[in-house]
Amino acid sequence: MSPPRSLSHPPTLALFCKVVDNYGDIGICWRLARQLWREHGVRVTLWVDDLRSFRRICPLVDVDAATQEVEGVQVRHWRDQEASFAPSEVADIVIEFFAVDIPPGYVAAMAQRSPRPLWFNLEGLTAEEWVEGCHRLPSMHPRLKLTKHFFFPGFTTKTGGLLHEAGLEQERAAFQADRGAVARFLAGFGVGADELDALKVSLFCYPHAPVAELLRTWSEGERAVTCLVPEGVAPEAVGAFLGGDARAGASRKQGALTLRVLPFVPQPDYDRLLWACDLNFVRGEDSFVRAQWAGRPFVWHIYPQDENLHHKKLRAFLDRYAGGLDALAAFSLGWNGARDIPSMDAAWEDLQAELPRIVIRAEEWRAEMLAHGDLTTKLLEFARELRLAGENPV
Ligand code: TRH
Repeated sequence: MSPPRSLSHPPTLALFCKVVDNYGDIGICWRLARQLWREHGVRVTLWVDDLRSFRRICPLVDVDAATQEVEGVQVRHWRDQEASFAPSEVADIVIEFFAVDIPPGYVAAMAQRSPRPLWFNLEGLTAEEWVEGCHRLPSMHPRLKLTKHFFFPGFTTKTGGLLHEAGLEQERAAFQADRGAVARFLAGFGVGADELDALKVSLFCYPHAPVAELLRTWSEGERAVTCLVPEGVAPEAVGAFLGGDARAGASRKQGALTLRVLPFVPQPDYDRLLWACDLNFVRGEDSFVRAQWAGRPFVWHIYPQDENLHHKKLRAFLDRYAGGLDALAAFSLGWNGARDIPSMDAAWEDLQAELPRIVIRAEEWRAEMLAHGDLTTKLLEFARELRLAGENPV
């Protein structure tokens, strides 16, 4: 397979990813790896420690293979820190995702390689201002002759931008404009034609979100709501509403609410789900960004951190995104426990009334973010600049 090449001599690249306890990290690394190969011809080796989680977002993955090729990307099972490597096995560019510890044997081989590789730490996404000052900063290795550079995704031109594949815009716009395609897609989850005019909501959040209260509000409300929730999300609240196990395929209609449990779908279908819904509840980092590309209103459940650091990050994002959208800001803070929700009914009513204005903001924001350029292209531009400056020349 030979994709279009935007580099005259595409480098090789090793990307190290630890799954931790969710899907976001492999979700992001998989997107990046695929895009590097498809759009820039970069030969990527993706090192990943948990192939089972990887397979949930990409069913092509063989969970027993030590090495395999998936959609043009070489995938290697990262089992431990013990292996040793020859300098010839080291890629031109090495990326550690979220400051993971690359195997010491690999780092030693990086130092011995001639020329030495470019080394990046791809950081987590935050809207805080300090990121602009840290993006692209170098950090010298304490012992070895190696320099690592920080690369921060972000929401401004002075950051590394957001992951966005070429062609995504056209695909999304065509899908959203085609009511038949949306109906067929949703029918695959059991959504009937009679539900298409309901407010369609996807629900992806961490277990501590006040889901039970929201489901009650929806079921007692006047407006028909169809809520689509992937299996495993908020299982207690969803199970209590269903009166049984929250298994894929389960559903219940009570009052104005129809709740349907979906299977955990492959990544491209998750995008379509976001495109098909009128409101998306998303979480972490990757679904949060994909909801922004969907151009539809969304509520973000941020990954919790010690000392409520995540509330600071949430506020930083809302300051950029939700100026003048008071109901969205209040609901988002309440959803994340950063403020009380005295009445879910009132909070929901306010949010619902604001939805038309949020739709306008969502479109505007998407255009602003697209204008900054995409993360993968910016990362390769930075690599090229460093190479021209003679740093760790590739
Ligand atoms: O899984 P997450 O909670 O990931 C988080 C964040 O990345 C966070 O920064 C990290 O530190 C923490 O994990 C450990 O949520 P996120 O980021 O939205 O990733 C979910 C991925 O799963 C995303 O790529 C979309 C994908 N997905 C599917 O492919 N199918 C589905 O049905 C669903 C619900 C999600």
